[in-house]
Amino acid sequence: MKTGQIIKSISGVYRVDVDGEQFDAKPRGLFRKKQITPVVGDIVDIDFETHASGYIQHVHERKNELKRPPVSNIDILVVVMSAVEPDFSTQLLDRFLVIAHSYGLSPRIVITKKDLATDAQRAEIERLLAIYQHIGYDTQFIGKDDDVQAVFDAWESGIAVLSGQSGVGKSTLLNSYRPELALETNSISQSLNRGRHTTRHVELYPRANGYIADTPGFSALDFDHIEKYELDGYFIEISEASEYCKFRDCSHTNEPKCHVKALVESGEIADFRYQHYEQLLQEISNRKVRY
Ligand SMILES: Nc1nc2c(ncn2[C@@H]2O[C@H](COP(=O)(O)OP(=O)(O)O)[C@@H](O)[C@H]2O)c(=O)[nH]1
Ligand SMILES: [Mg+2]
Ligand SMILES: [Zn+2]
Repeated sequence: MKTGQIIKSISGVYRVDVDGEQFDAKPRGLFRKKQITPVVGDIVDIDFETHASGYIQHVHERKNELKRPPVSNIDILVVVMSAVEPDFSTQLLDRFLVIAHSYGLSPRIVITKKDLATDAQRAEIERLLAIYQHIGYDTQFIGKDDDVQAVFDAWESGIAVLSGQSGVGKSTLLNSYRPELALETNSISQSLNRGRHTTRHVELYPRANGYIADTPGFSALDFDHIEKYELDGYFIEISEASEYCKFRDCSHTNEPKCHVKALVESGEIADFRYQHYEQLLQEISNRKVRY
């Protein structure tokens, strides 16, 4: 019996990394009855039939899990956005951050295509990133020839997942981190024409102290699991300020003596962050009740 981590799956066969050695394993028949499908990122126990291949006997409890595509036990969620093509948007960034927090993941921000941005665009993005840094986020702004090695290896141990819209440069980042991967990258026109992401399966690649995966992770529209009352908890600075609101269940919209609104007025909380909070709150409130 050996214990390792699933690093990829190819049509029902799982590649398991056991202390740097790789083995192929299949799930036991029992799993299908219990409807347990092992996913990339799972810690599993395997029994061996032959030297090289075995059966997955047990899937250890997952500390977290993303559904599309499935990947578990994520430690670092990297929100990747481009400066241009497509244009950087704090609205989209905030959506990704909220979803990451809602899954209990600690997000990092990486902005790509610095080399394609004009001086004015760079200055504006740097101004905005300073706001996110002040909130407490780790941010990086990089271009084609910048060193991603140092960036990726500085993150703490565990599984890091690159997440973000198609075309922002996730595969390009991984290729510059590990040129031998030679992952497929797509031009903007191609990705728009296809309208779909080319990365369909998840694979964990070795990183200093862990792994990194190239995956869309989740869509920026995935808000179905988030309740109205918990939304403020996913905006770090709003959450901190909310402790000083008069009402414990303050929604920071119309209530008197709302500390969040006071800080928005004094400029300590960025206006655009508050607007994105309000927009999302509205969207969640308008959501139809599903059964
Ligand atoms: N100039 C420049 N182009 C980039 C950069 N990052 C990605 N690209 C280009 O953007 C396009 C989409 O990149 P890709 O890695 O496929 O994005 P993905 O869909 O997020 O994996 C490709 O044509 C890349 O060559 C960058 O930092 N600078
Ligand atoms: Mg890609
Ligand atoms: Zn309030």
